[in-house]
Amino acid sequence: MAKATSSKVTKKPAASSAKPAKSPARPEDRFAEDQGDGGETHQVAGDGIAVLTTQQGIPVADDQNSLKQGVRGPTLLEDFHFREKIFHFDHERIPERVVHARGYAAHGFFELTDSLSDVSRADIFQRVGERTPAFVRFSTVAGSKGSPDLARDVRGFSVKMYTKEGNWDLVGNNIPVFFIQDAIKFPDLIHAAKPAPDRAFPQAQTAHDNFWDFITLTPESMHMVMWIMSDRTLPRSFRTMEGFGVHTFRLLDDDGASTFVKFHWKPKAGLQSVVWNEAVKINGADPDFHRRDLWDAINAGDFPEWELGVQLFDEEFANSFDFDVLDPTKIIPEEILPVRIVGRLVLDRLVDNFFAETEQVAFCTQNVPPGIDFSNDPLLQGRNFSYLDTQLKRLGGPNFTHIPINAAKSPVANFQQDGHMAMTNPKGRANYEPNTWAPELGGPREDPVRGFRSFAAEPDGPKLRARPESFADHYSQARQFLVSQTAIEQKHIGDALVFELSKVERPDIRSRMLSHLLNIDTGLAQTVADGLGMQSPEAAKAARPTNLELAPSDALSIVKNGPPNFAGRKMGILVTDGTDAKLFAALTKALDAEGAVFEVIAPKIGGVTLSDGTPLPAKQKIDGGPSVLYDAVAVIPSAKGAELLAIDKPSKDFVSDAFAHCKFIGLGAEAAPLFKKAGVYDDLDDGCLPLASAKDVGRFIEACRGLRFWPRELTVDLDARPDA
Ligand code: HDE
Repeated sequence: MAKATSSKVTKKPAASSAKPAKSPARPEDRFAEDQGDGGETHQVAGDGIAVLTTQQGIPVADDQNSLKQGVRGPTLLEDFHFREKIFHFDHERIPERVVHARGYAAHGFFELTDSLSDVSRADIFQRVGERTPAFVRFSTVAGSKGSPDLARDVRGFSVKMYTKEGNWDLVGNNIPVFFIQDAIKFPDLIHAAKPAPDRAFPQAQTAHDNFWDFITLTPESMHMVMWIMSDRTLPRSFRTMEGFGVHTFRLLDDDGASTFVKFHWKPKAGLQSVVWNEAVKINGADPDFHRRDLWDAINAGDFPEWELGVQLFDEEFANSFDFDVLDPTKIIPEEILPVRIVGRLVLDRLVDNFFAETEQVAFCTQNVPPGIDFSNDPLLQGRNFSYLDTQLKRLGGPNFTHIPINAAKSPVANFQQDGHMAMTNPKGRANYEPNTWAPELGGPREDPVRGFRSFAAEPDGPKLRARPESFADHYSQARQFLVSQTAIEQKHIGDALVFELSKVERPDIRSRMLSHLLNIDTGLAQTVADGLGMQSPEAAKAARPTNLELAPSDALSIVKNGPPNFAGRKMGILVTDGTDAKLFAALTKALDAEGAVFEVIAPKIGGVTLSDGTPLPAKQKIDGGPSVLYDAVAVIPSAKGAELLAIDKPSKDFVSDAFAHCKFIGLGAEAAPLFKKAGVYDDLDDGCLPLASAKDVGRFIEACRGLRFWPRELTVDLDARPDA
């Protein structure tokens, strides 16, 4: 493949103007490079800037006007530049992914920290310290390409690792279980979740009749429903999400012996989500909140990082475990089977071009190198069929593996040929095997030793359409998830169910959900029934009674797995003319030391003049920088500034939202008038800390490490009051 590196144009001495160092590799540049003549190309203007050309390399003289007969006359068919330009534009789109259409990606590497050579012959798991290039795409599931980032939705967590023995795609989610047990139900699930076919709404959300109709008729989804109603579906950042392979896979050693494995990605930044009311507002204030966060973090050199963990087990464990390890609606709690950390994934490079890389990347669950293999999980088996199929539709032909982002970085050699857009074409005489041509003409040969071999499973039984009995318990782990949460997280699950079901128009669907909740937890069922203002129905008929005794697992809670500090988090600092310069300097210095970032929000984007006369530019005008964009806020206006902000609705919202979303708030000495007008002054609590002078900064930052002051939520939410 062309290396997409330097071209003739960029080898010229850099122009003195601020031109990008790299120009995109164009076919014509590569041609010039391929000639290896080291000579002049005509496609460079005198000042070193590339000459605009057609796709055929014809230099263009005028890109502002189409060719006309007379200055006010008709456009001429002969204008090949105009025709090619419009033709190409008309074909810019490829079909968006049928699910996971909205996504964002970055490059990085996987580094092995603990060898798995005892259980797997996969090359990537052999040598500690070795790095394997990786590309990771995060996504939402239900929304279209242009949908907002903070939709309540599962997040995709797809990792392509370019190993020395071919690509390994671990196409996971940020939730370790799934809605359904058999791939044959996937089209129904997705149809029900996506906009209804007649009205084409709602977009990117499940708060509607079709979704809950399907869900309540599909009891196997109940465990997943608990996860999606939790704050897991409102991540603060891609950087603060876990990832899971979901299915049970196999690792195979040199002798073909199998060890079962479940894969986990654990974020170094700790887990963190936002609250629902905040998510709703972020979607308006910055629909690209997650994209921007990843972009900013990598640009700032604060590289997102995850640990790769594995849960390894054998047939004996699988047979003794309470649930079937082939059932993708179940987890194996970490307390029962610990997660062993074997590597780290670091994202350290943004894409050069969104379309070429993020849009065209084609993940396929069936891409596994020798030493990794599939289990019989019926969902995984179905996915292995689906992903290749979908790439053909989306990328338009069988040669999508020739696109650089999809191409293996290890050698590729086979007798597949031709097709649309074939880029890497075999040389030599033979295009079949076996053949008797000499090695240099005869092409590659299979390798029975190094080649991929499947686990030698011996399936038995009749051909049938059925679910195993061992998949029949749909409620016990749903309950286990619920009881593993802190009280505030349990409240959020109740709130989310009430919200979603309140958007469902048909009372019978709402009632059917209540009947399932009764099998999960009677307290939760009652809370939701009260929230809806409905009577509790009879409990749903359960194939298996709920096991009430499963031990809670701390690993399932976000709040119990938060970060140790405020690093990587963002403070919003609201200032005005006359803000205390010493306080501002101390605050920003402390944030720096913590590894956190901040943005200055001011009445005007031009900024303010601090108390010592220093000008301070703003990052946001207050109208465009609401507090929902920040993890904590410091409100440090001057006395006069506070009086002015107290008139301003966006400033009052800044304060009252930060309060309502349980954020830690630093209160400048003169900020009171704004807090009074925002209606929160009388309710200030221990999560609101004084920031009167530089000496208060330490305590404030220390408090911010807690991320949220959750006790406040019980005072700001009507649903939290027993008398409501
Ligand atoms: Fe996917 N899924 N899926 N899925 N999925 C796709 O492939 C499919 C499932 C997941 O960033 C599609 O390239 C079936 C589970 C992610 O590009 C498609 C079934 C999990 C992504 C497809 C499932 C996932 C996809 C659409 C049921 C979590 C985004 C575009 C058996 C473990 C990949 C594409 C990216 C994408 C099919 C279920 C995760 C149509 C049939 C379970 C993260 O092939």
